[in-house]
Amino acid sequence: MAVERTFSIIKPDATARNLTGAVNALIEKAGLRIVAQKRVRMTRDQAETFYAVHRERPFFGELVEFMISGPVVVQVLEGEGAVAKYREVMGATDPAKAADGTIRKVHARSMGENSVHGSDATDTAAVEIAQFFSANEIVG
Ligand code: FUP
Repeated sequence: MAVERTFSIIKPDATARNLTGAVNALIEKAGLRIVAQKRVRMTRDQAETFYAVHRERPFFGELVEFMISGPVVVQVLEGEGAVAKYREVMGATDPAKAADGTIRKVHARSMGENSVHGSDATDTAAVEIAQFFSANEIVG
């Protein structure tokens, strides 16, 4: 399998509970390498652009408010099949449906406040990474 990069966000519900290290431990235990990472406060524009695909959905406003409600940690993860592997490590969008041991099962509070984001494909990963990182900030 090819070495890929995926984009991750540790969301405000997790940073508020001081869980950055706990989430990173699960990422690294799964064999993914954190090759870029920074803690930022997303602007409304950034959050709306990032979730533009959901703009027409009823939860869009709430999602944007949540994502700008506190600091987030944006990351680039690298490894074999990183996109699918991280989706597996994250668990289902709804923590009640997430498998045991996944980040969302262990840490998430609800479908909205679900602790982490991970790209759903390699092409979206490239777009999402470019929204937050320049090439020289990613060190593999
Ligand atoms: P995921 O790829 O698992 O992060 O899930 P989606 O891209 O489908 O959804 C993005 C975010 O929108 C989720 F993390 C939480 C939020 N969401 C809701 O609040 N309600 C929903 O019904 C679906 C998603």
